Amino acid sequence: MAKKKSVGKTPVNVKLQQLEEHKESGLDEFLSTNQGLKINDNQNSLKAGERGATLLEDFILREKITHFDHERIPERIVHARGSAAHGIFELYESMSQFTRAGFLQKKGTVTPVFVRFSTVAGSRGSTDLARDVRGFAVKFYTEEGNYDLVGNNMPVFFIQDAMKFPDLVHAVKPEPHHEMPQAASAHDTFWDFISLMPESMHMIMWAMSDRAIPRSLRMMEGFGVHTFRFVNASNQAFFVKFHWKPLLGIHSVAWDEAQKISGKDPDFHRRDLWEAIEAGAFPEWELGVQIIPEKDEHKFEFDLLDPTKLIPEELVPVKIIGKMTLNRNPDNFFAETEQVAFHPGHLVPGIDFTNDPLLQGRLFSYTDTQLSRLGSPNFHEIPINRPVAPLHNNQRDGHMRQMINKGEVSYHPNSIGNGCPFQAKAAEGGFVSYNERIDARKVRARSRSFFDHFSQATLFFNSQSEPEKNHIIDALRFELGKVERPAIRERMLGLLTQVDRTLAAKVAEGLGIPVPKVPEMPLNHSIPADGDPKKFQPTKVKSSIERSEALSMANTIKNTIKSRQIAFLIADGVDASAIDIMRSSLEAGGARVKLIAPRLGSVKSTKGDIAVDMSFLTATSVVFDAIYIPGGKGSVEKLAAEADAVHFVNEAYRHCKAIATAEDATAFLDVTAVVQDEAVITNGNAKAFINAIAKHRLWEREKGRKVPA
Ligand code: HDE
Repeated sequence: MAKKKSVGKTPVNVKLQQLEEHKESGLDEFLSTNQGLKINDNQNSLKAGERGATLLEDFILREKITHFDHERIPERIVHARGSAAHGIFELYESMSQFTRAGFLQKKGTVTPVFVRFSTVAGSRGSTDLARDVRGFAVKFYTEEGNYDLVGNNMPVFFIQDAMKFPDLVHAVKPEPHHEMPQAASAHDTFWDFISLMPESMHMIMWAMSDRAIPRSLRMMEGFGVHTFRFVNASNQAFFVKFHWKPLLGIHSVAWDEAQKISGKDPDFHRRDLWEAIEAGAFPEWELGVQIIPEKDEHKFEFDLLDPTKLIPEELVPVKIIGKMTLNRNPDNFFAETEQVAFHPGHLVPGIDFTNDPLLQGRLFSYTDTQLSRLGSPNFHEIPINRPVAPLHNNQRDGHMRQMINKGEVSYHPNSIGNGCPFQAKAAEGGFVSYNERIDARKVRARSRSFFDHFSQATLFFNSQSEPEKNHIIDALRFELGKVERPAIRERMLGLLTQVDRTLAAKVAEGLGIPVPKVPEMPLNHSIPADGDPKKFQPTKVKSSIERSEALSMANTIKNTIKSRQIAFLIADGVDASAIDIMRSSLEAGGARVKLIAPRLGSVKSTKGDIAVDMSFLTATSVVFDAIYIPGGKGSVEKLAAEADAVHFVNEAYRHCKAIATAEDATAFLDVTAVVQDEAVITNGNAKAFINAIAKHRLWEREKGRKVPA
């Protein structure tokens, strides 16, 4: 018997489609009410006389204002601030050996995606450059239904059990009595909570590292965090960890810079993503998987189900299986970026969960939050959330239902509707949960295998380069320096001694307090009322590896200047050919150049007038990757007399950026604090400049050289 579709091409749908096509032709763009009534006067409300009272009868005014009154929906409780883009995922090689997921079967399969990046703690209007974890949520519109990989830019999490999530979020959000500080973890409630939660120490190392202040959303990694499961066509299961590796490398800004960007351009990441896509510099990531056969579940010195642990790539290499390219900006922020609804429970056959207790809690949370945020169980009908796979079921009605279900049958089993819609056999693509064996007692408990809270924190710290370690120390000094209660600082130092004695000592020095002398294993305060504290004492396992290359950003790609922003500082008298030569070399490498002068309009060059992109009033060094100062006698002298130009260069120097001057512009540096080093190029050599920009920053410059900018 042929399977009948439960929705068809109704006359209403055909009419709507015709209207849609007509609208797209641009022939009929009259202003109308939401009922399609053309509006004749959109300037004046209906009144009893020219100077009279407004009439309640004015249904056009009331419709417009009512809609406006309801324009805002609740922002996400976490990850409220986000930016998104459309794109594609292309598979490099078949993964059929490990999973039966349709979009991972055939080399070359292309799947549309929508990706939303976010900060976690701040409100929807908060700054992009907050020190924070970044959300990295990918919706794959596969032919078997939507698959959401809802991850972060850090591979571990603060807590091990979903029960603690509301506590964590309450602690980091602005404090409830005065709603301060916005989008910042540097305050008492966050560190109070953390200082009592030893399990958070590994994640704290990541959050205090430069990973928490990315240069660009396009230059950060993504991780599924939890261990998931792949299941192949023979029902054989494998554990899997997901990684997104950016083809531009992983790069960050300096903390001083992040704070300044937050004032000068709080939309910095959103703008960067948008402009890169508009300019055709499409962001790309490769998808990697770490696959562990089921029999190896207990082979590691940590528990695969513990979300505060990663699997070092030295133990299980990351296999690259495909590439994601973001190639289209959303048409409408609200309709797409704001209304997209992700859920770790949006699965396809061949991918399944594990018992990670954090993941298990998430499986409840996301549908629940969509109900409150989007207001209806029909959120899957919002265009950005609709699957491309056909959808047939017996769910009906509810707020704002879009689908017009025909016929009298809305139950199963039925005979009136010929049994439609049918259940699908596994071979027909029906989802079957992995039949993991469970033989257990019902308990509220945590496995002892989750109790090592420090060894991977130490592994992370040890794996960092010297500048990266210093940034972690500075971040902890900053954050704990903003904490007002001395007891919280002291407890934190106690925890830090377990990670690394020198780290703790340096943080203590910055805080002006002694580091605890006897490094006692701190107590875990997150235990049940009847729990014996000794039984919950954290442990530290001896890690089999001491350093892991992949954990340091210093080891990441440094051979491209694609999409980097370069500021050229110019004034009247500038040498036009110096601009042209350097510009064409940089643009050939994919970088983008902006001409900045003391005022807008144009400057007089050796070859006539040149249009200026920005003035020192509207431009700031912190949103650029590197600076070039072309020659030309008048230009260099004028810039040297311009305090804003000098500040621009000093600040870029302080933030360890590449600075180049043409040979005849070197004198400009005499009025700055710049000291010659390998990222200061004074002979206009484009190749050397490109090389220095590609290295991102000369972080070593920070050592001993403090520039007052
Ligand atoms: Fe989420 N998380 N989360 N989370 N999460 C939400 O869902 C939650 C966790 C992540 O761009 C919420 O639609 C719980 C880990 C991202 O729309 C909410 C727990 C990871 C996004 C929620 C976690 C994430 C969210 C808020 C612990 C990395 C933004 C709005 C048990 C693997 C998705 C929403 C987007 C959003 C709950 C922990 C990633 C409330 C209960 C771990 C990227 O449902």
